[in-house]
Amino acid sequence: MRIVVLTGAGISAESGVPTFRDADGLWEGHRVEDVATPEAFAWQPELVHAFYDLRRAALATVEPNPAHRALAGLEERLGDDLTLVTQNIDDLHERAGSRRVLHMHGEILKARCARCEAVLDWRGDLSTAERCGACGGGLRPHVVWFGEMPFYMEEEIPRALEAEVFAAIGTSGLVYPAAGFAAQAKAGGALTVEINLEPTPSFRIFDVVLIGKASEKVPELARAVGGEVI
Ligand code: BJW
Ligand code: ZN
Repeated sequence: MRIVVLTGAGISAESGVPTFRDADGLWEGHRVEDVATPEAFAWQPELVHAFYDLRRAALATVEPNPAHRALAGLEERLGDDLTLVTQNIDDLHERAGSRRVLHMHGEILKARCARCEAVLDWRGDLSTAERCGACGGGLRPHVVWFGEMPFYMEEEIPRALEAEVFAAIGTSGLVYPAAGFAAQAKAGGALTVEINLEPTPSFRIFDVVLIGKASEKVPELARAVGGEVI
């Protein structure tokens, strides 16, 4: 049985990584829609760098939680039959043991040259003073902003959405194209499952809605689809 799992900020919330749209959803008074754009980076690059520098530094203080670990265990059991697509730019899936993670919105621990597109591992702060070693171009966080094309959209994700089960975990379903994946998988015949603290605006597209904390519901789902009795 092939399974595709889409994770969002909610899966990392219990690890202490803030989500985008819960509580007041603001960073220093800015909405993510205003700071995560190529236009914001062009006009106020240091502000955008500061947003990512803080989040990169905060990652050192958090750990994966049982939801991340359950998905890593599921990968061990299912191998290539599981595709894990995450909208998150943190590395908590990898630190829990997942080996194949499609980071469709990029990775905060990488920087990209805005000129030659070289991708570099990056653990420290970024600033406009940092230059690409290959071409001298400026560096930006290796993430996907509004108006940019997410990664893996040409082949890997469309193929994964042909799975028999689609599960969306801890995502508000407000940001496209990820917000359309459940409908796409369902049109292809998948059973669709949502795990969230509350039903999302698109909950009707899901065949099964599990309301609760990801740290509790994901291990249950992983046991069920991994062939165990729950
Ligand atoms: C728990 C929990 C617990 C909490 N347990 N659950 C109009 C209509 C349709 C589309 C568009 C439109 N206008 C513009 C667009 C396109 C746009 C878009 O969707 N905009 C919407 C806002 C309307 N999309 C794009 O631009 C995308 N690109 C694109 O479409 O390309 C095509 C194209 C390109 C060029 C030309 C033309 C077309 C790109 C989107 C990139 C999004 N980037 C960000 C930032 C990434 C880097 C970073 O992290 O800073 O991605 S924005 C932000 O939102 C981030 C997230 O990955 C993404 C999704 O958020 P997520 O994960 O769902 O988090 P939250 O906070 O929203 O929800 C958390 C959920 O968890 C909640 O539901 C909680 O209840 C739950 N939860 N604790 C379980 N313990
Ligand atoms: Zn370069």
